[in-house]
Amino acid sequence: MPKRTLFIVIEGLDRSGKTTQTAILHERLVAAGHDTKLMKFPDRTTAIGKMIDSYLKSESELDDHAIHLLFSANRWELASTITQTLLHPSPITVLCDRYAFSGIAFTASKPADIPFEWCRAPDVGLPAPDLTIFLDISPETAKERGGYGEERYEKEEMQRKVRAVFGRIGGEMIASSERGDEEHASLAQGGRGRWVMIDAGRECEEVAKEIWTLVEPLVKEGADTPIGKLWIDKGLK
Ligand code: DGP
Repeated sequence: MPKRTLFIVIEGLDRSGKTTQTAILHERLVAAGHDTKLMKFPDRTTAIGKMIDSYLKSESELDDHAIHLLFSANRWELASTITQTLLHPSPITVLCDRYAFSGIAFTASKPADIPFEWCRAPDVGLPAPDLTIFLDISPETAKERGGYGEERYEKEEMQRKVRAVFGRIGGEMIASSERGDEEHASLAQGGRGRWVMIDAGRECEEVAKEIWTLVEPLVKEGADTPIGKLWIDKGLK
């Protein structure tokens, strides 16, 4: 199989600098000659995205299960764009600000006590990232950065729970990468994990440097396996 470009996701807590770091990485990739498509979830520009936007701004109310499915539907409506971009004859890397992991982390952290497995189910089978960089920040450091914003989930207690669920997701991703599960095969074979946690509580440039050191050799190498399907090997088919 000819080599293909990588699907890279940046996940992180609110105030972790995720959007800034995604923009810096995008610039560096392009400057290094890697044509890169920047995507962001939720994508608020679609019809579904507009419903999500209104919910996040507390302009509308929706059942917790219903909004969860909308977030997932928003990823599914763009899944073919991700795949087509990765398989494009001229190589284009896909860099994405948030993905399905946020879906689980935020919904499973709500007071409604929606089970982790229920939260994961609608995203099973989405294109699997080749690399997920998780930007970790303590709620204390986030507070020092000026606290959280105005949107629905930007509250300290919620963010604490979200961080814990991300910890669980990361632990499971690393464990399956070490087992060499099918959807983790390409990078795992090279001894590299698919889920990398980065301390985002440091200076912006330090974080950006660590991300670039991680990403540069991987994008240069490309992937020689088909695009994976997220969590498909976990008996959730
Ligand atoms: P952002 O545009 O990156 O600031 O994200 C908007 C907010 O939505 C943020 O608090 C995280 C949350 N979020 C992102 N994706 C999902 C998802 O799939 N499900 C839920 N419940 N929340 C999400």
